[in-house]
Amino acid sequence: MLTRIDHIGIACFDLDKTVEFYRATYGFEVFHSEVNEEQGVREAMLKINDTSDGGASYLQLLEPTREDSTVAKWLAKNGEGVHHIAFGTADVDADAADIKGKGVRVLYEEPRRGSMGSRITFLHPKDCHGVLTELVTSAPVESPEH
Ligand code: MC0
Repeated sequence: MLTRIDHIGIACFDLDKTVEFYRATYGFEVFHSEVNEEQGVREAMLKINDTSDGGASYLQLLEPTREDSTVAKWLAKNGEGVHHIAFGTADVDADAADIKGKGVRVLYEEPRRGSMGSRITFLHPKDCHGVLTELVTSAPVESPEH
């Protein structure tokens, strides 16, 4: 079951400048940043709010790290802007299988590693009315040591 907007992915040419825009204009701070070599992106997660299912919603700012990455291709064609939307689920495997059964192309056979240790997959934008759609199961929150 999809229970929240996990993040909105925004493609940009210059991550540091874009982070500064979101900080100076809206007051959003970077919650987490990382490089995902497999996806070919350097990213910053700006936490917007916690959600009722115990998760959170973020803006994900994405800068390509190589010219053959999906984000670089998309930027060359469209310029900066909203690249994808991601829904949060407790069980990405089950939801991906369910959605695949409805005739939507799921892009990965098995979920891959996403931001902050999450497990992710994507749905083809052409099957989702033009919206590249991601499904995310967050990494389990580590319980404090006793
Ligand atoms: C491509 N298309 C899109 C799109 N990207 N439409 C809406 N939103 C997007 N973001 C459209 C193109 O305009 C084109 O339509 C058609 O899809 C085929 O695109 P293409 O440029 O020829 O490229 P393909 O087919 O090689 O690849 C498209 C595909 C790819 C969606 C399969 O981008 C992909 O695998 N994306 C999933 C991975 C990804 O995007 N990773 C980056 C974020 P026309 O009409 O011109 O034929 S990584 C991330 O977000 C991670 C780190 C995380 O969240 O933790």
